[in-house]
Amino acid sequence: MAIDKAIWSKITLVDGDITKQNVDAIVNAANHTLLGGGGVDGAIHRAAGPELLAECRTLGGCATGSAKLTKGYRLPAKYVIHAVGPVYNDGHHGEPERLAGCYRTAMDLANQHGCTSIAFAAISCGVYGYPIADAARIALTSVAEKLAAGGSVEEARFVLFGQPVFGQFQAVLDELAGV
Ligand code: AR6
Repeated sequence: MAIDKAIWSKITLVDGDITKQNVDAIVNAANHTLLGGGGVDGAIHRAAGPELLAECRTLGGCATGSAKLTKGYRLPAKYVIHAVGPVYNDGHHGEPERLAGCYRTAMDLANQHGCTSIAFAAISCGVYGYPIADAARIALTSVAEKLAAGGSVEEARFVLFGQPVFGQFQAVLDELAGV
């Protein structure tokens, strides 16, 4: 599906810390237990406080390629959407579909909760080992398609931790948006 230029302008990239983002929902790169971990998951749980883990315990985990929503507690964001990305093997074991599923489900949940702004971490781009440029293409395309389909979300921000990941997302976004 061809994405209109106006849609790409709703996507922004920042080099920063997702726990500091003043948006309606932030999207965590969680694991299937939803009981916390390292990386961005650990940072979000530390910033949100112990009430977040208490709510996560009630959710019964989450399938890879999907996501579940909680409140944001002590975070500036009202909600945390916990997405479970795939561990990268070779790209031929359902990883692209599962990674896209994370972003699509997160956008659906944000729209269902009336969010106007959402910030994503680079799901699977850390210890799960997804090649960054491939992950960026899937992430940006999946979110753009959901923005094009309509809903409450008007701003989708990708919060990329450090210049190497930021730079690769920027290059892919420029290519997709025809900049
Ligand atoms: N803000 C934004 N991005 C961050 C932050 C932050 N504060 N901290 C790290 N990142 P990872 P995964 C970036 O490993 O690959 C956890 O233990 C990081 O540099 O957190 O999906 C979970 O519990 C990288 O670019 O997530 C799972 O077990 C990106 O966030 C497992 O890791 C994702 O890296 C999930 O692995």
